[in-house]
Amino acid sequence: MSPFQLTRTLPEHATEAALRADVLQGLTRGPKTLPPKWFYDARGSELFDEITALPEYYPTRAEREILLTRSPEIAAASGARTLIELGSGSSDKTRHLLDELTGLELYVPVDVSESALRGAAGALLAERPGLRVHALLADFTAALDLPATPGPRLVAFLGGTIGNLLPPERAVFLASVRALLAPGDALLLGTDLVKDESVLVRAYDDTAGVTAAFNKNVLSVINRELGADFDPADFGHVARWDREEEWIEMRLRARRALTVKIPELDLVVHFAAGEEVRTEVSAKFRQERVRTELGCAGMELRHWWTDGEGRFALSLATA
Ligand code: AVJ
Repeated sequence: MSPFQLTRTLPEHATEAALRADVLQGLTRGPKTLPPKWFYDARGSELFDEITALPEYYPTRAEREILLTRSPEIAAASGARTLIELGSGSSDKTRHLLDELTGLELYVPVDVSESALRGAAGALLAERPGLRVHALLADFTAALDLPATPGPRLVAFLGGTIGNLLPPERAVFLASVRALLAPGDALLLGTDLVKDESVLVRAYDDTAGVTAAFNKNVLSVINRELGADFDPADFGHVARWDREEEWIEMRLRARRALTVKIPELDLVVHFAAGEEVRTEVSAKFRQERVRTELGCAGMELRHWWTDGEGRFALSLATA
């Protein structure tokens, strides 16, 4: 039996249909919004990788530091035979964890990018003979249909990506994760933490302009996929800290009044000068909120690890 298997739970054209629906909904009512998942075509994924290396963007390094120092404890606490990783991408940081999970038999990366899944699996299998990889091409925010896997299971959701979900979406998502857990299984959750506003804003508005390019990339995606005629130069990059909600918002701000055609949707969209489109929410957490939201979803926070500077946290929760 091949140690690699890929299951496609995304219907063909599902992505296209979802993009059309999101753009139609997001740009035809005010205030305008676009969901952050459309940043990540090949170019956007490259730009995100560049972001993770920026001096201002601390979350990736902070989380890596925690994984490097705490993976033995995480492995001991979970004793996992199956590691399920939601939004696995390149599976880069996961390596530290895989190195310590000595009893691991099966790795289940879940991602919407087939190339990322194949690339990550190829690299891992070369290093870990005996490991099986069952990749799932799936949207982890949709209902997850997991293959039967040996327990105990560790479900990992790293990078702070949970912060991209709005509170009601997080509640639904955490409940669906809870439904995956049998007794003895655990969730490993990465969350960026509330901190000084200037540090947060700089992380989302770097001096090299990489985050601005990443933000505007969503317009290029809509141009290519839906035939639109956005000129990214017509929009400015905005990163703002919302102190009530405790989240960073990224927005695109029209530099002048303009009209954009989106032929595939039979749509013409007007922007007033200065009008903003919200393209991302990146929520920042405190331990109490993480504990409460896990609790509401039927999970209990068992461990809380942060980096040396207290910027980012990994939580281990059980059902
Ligand atoms: C991949 C969702 C964790 O919110 O910090 C980086 C995406 N946006 N810079 C984040 C992102 C702008 C990132 N996540």
